[in-house]
Amino acid sequence: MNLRAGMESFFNTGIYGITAEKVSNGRNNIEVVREMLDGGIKFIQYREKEKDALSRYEECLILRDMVKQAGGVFIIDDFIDLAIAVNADGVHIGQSDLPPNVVRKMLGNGKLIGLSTHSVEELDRANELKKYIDYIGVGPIHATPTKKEAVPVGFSYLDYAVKNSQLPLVAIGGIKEHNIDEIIDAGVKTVAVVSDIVGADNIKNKVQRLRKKIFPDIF
Ligand code: 3NM
Repeated sequence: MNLRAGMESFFNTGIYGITAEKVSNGRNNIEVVREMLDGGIKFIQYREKEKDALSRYEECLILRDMVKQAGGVFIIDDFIDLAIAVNADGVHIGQSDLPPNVVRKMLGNGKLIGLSTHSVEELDRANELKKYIDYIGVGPIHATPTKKEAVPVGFSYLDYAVKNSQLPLVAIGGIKEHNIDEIIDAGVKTVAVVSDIVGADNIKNKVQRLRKKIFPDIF
């Protein structure tokens, strides 16, 4: 299947879920992703920088099948080799990873590529690269312990991205149930939430409440 052609339907679910076992209150990634899918998330990103390659591979084989069965897309953060090895649906890359045209060549045409941006210049450049990439990450909106080194981009950059992006946007960084409204009000339709979801007592309920904020009529 060429995911790139039908990608809008995955963005329609509003919340982009990302794994982070370190802050998931003792639950493993399999349990966490199960609940995310049960809550209705269709976009799952596997982000685990500290495990070894074999552990990541074995976990991703299971997660890929779970996400596929739920009709979602399974994206891997950073590790292009892992994405190819488990036939994931795509990768998410940052500004210091391999260039998008090279990643596109490695992955082939049917897979998804997301690119993080943090400034007007990076957004403009991402637009120029739009034949290689599928969506643009914008963040961190707020300072966040999940990515301590990242400097918040603020709302003026978010507004610029909403007005000027030629691809779907995913906002990320310090976004939680209590402050997601300001992101939605800025015009963002897909929001990535890490710690507020994986650390929630009841992940499924949390996801449903977050989705309801974006799409008040879905339940
Ligand atoms: N990427 P939380 S911010 C993984 O700005 C990640 O590109 C970011 O975690 C970026 O929802 C971030 O817990 C962490 O704040 C987001």
